[in-house]
Amino acid sequence: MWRWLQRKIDATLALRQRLPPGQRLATTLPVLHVGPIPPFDPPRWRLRLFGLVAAEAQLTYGELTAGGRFPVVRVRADLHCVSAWSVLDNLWEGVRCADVLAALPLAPEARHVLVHSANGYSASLPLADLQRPEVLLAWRRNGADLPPAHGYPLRLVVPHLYGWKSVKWVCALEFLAHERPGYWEQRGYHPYGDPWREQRYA
Ligand SMILES: Nc1nc2c(c(=O)[nH]1)N[C@H]1C(S)=C(S)[C@@H](COP(=O)(O)O)O[C@H]1N2
Ligand SMILES: [Mo]
Repeated sequence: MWRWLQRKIDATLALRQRLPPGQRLATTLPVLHVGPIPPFDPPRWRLRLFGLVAAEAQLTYGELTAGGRFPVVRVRADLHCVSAWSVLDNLWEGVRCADVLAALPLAPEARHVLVHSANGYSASLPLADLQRPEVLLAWRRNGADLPPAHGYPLRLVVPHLYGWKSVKWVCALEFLAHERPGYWEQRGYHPYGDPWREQRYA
């Protein structure tokens, strides 16, 4: 009885340690976005890589996801929304953003990225953050294709920053020398958004 209780308490404490300050646990992943869900036309879809690259590049959906050019990997990660819910242990599947970036002739001045969504949303990140190994361009979660509402055909997954950086329906990465604020950064959210330092608003 006491050992059982102790195990329960330990498990609860372990979970709590994974919650950044001010966050509470959600058990199912909420659907949260501004604007409409954009349509997906597979033959016409491209991921556009532009800005400070020696040559602008475009990847088809097959080039990105079929595993021939970029290994398909899985990352288990928590999602922390700035509106205070966290969903733990999402198993994301996709390609490493770092692998896609490594295939590009990036200009040496490129330091920041504006990640564009097909519905006009965007988020700003330092290039170095997109190069972290746990940052994915993902199309599956927990063993199934993402529903369109969660970002299919392609979403960014940035586990170490608040959820507004995990752009759904990614269509382009724009490489910049200087930070350019995206949708929420223009509206008062913190430029960086580290949930462990509670960087919610600027
Ligand atoms: N295109 C787009 N991506 C977006 C958003 C958005 O409004 N538009 N909202 C972000 C926010 S604030 C969060 S918390 C997550 C939520 O992802 P989910 O809807 O899959 O739970 O998506 C992020 N990606
Ligand atoms: Mo969010």
